[in-house]
Amino acid sequence: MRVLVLGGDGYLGWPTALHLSEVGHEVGIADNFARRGYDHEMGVDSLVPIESLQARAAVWQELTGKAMAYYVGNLCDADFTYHIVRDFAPDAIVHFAEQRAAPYSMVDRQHAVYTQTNNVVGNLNVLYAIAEINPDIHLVKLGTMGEYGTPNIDIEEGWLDVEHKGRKDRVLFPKRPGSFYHLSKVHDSHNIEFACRIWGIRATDLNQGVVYGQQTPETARDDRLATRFDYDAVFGTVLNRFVIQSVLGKPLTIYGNGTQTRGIIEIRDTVRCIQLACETPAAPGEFRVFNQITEFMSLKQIAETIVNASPDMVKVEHVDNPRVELENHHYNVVHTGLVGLGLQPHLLSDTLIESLFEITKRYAHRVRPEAMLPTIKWRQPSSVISN
Ligand code: NAD
Ligand code: USQ
Repeated sequence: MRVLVLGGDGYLGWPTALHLSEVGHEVGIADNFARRGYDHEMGVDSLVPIESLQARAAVWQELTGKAMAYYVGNLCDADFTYHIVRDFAPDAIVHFAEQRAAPYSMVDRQHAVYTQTNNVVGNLNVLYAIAEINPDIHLVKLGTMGEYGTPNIDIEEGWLDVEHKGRKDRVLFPKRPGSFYHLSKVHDSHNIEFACRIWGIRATDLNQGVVYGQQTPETARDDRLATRFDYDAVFGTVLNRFVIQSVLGKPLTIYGNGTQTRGIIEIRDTVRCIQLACETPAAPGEFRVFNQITEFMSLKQIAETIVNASPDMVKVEHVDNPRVELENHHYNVVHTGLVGLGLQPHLLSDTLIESLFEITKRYAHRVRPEAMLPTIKWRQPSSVISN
């Protein structure tokens, strides 16, 4: 297949591009390097050094003989988006290319507007490009588990069968997300479902949980193929941050009482899920939704796992929760769709954590410790990112 990976310079897009290339697909990448720009804005950098997109694509070609097309531009520029879809002529488009940090979207009005404009407009341009250029292209879109929020009922895979006043219907699962970023994904999901319904395009919306890990078999082949690894309080995700905090000898920062439960998934499973979704496309007109997690656990349980796995003495600290989120809530998620396609999950209890400790130790000197403290508060917007 020909697969165009939007956001292919990012944490997940890059290893996914390599994996799809490894298993035999023709891969193209598009990115505007916005993510590298946020680093400059915040004065941080990936813990693990990363090469430029052009350099790492050249390394991949040198090692495997496989070339990857790459396009530098912004999906919000419709001419660019139409150009890449026409030029690369993909069978599938994997869409990772959005601003993806909840805290970044909650800094102030400007960051909220940027996040929703970037994400919603970019996605709309992709939908129109598919519909006008080749409606047979399968869109594989990264959504997020946080779209659902924490409802007091079990979370189904995208759809809910309801009976109301004696009548039955199948409706999109109700969404109550917890940040302007997560809301942007809800808006995307609605736009995609609408496009499937009115234009008959095919799409898979992957409601992915919090990803952890840094290496895949492909990125591990050469240091120059490494993907980014974020530790700061804005882009660093919880499990990765806990590992880094433990290596630095800092307490693991649980926000609030730690009974919040989240779906999680290891990076090797992310790339495999995308492969499975691409190779088993949705039907024309189908809006297919999978909950892309392999297990779910509370933040306390995640912290305990890291404490137990850490070779060093590690403490846990409960800090005032900077977010507005339920801490005591029901959480039970259906996540059988991807397993049904053949996913064999790696669980947190597998061996990966040790390798994460090693990677983190190697680059610990690159951490700016003050950037690890949460400064963005949901209830008090501020005009600067002050870390
Ligand atoms: P990332 O920020 O590392 O990668 C996103 C890439 O998209 C970046 O390289 C960025 O430069 C690019 N991009 C952003 N806006 C763009 C635009 N308008 N035009 C072109 N390129 C643009 O993020 P990630 O962690 O790799 O996440 C990828 C996707 O997966 C996101 O959509 C995110 O919401 C979703 N997701 C991530 C996680 C996670 O834990 N990392 C979990 C669930 C879902
Ligand atoms: N948290 C802590 N301590 C920390 C960091 C976070 O307790 O040091 C808590 C947060 O309060 C939250 C949970 O951990 O309850 C998850 O936070 P996170 O920053 O790891 O993840 P989140 O903001 O939800 O966003 C991340 C990705 C996003 C993706 C989402 C998947 O940045 O792109 O969409 O995970 S999900 O959470 O399933 O929506």
